[in-house]
Amino acid sequence: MSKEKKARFQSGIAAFLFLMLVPLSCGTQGKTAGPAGTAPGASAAQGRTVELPAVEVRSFEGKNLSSVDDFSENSIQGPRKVDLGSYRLQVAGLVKTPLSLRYEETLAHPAYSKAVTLNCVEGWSATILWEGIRLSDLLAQAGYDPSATTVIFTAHDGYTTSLPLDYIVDRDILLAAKMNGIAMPAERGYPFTLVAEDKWGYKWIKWVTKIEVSRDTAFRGYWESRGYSQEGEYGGPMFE
Ligand SMILES: Nc1nc2c(c(=O)[nH]1)N[C@H]1C(S)=C(S)[C@@H](COP(=O)(O)O)O[C@H]1N2
Ligand SMILES: [Mo]
Repeated sequence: MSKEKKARFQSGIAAFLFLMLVPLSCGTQGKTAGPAGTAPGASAAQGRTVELPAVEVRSFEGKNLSSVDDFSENSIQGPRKVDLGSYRLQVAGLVKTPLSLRYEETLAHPAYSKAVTLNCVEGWSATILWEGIRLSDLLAQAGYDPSATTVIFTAHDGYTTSLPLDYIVDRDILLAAKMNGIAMPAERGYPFTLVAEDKWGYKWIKWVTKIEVSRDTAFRGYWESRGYSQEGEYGGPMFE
């Protein structure tokens, strides 16, 4: 065999062995990725973090949870992808200190979780373990005027809705960043969705960008201004 041929033959063997190894190591990693999220083979990474696919929590306190995929996507402008680099959450209106917070700054508040069902007026529902911060903590940070009556929300897609201030404070309403223990998917409202428990789905504003403390009880959000109930109580009337 000529020197040149031999070199080509050897590199051929090396490439073959390499190709044999790649699927083998992938297969091993897949097998060790148990539902508990532990990887017995993790030491092979020698100090590096081995990232495993995120696993959704599907039961909570004996109750089955829906999947983050069990939603019927029907947002007014279709699903949005919010870029965290330019994302700011505004807290404005009747507050001492208006806020403009980055994603991480918003999450500086204590984390809370609860399993709550979203019911869309179209007839489907989804029960999810929502995790995020209490809206009242965010409003307290801004120093909201307790004589205000209404909180008006705006989203990245231009969607709007509003809810009574008392409801938000008294019911520990959450601004969620996680669903079933995994990062909120883009189409579900990443980075933040309002968990408007006991309200129809159209009050659960996704991709929240602005929270305005107000006394404007006449404000009507996107669906509310098209005839849907301003109160939006689940089980109550859908229309006014
Ligand atoms: N920003 C924004 N939030 C929104 C909507 C929307 O169009 N835009 N749709 C609402 C409706 S009608 C429902 S039922 C819930 C869940 O919608 P999804 O299934 O599309 O996630 O999100 C609500 N929040
Ligand atoms: Mo809905």
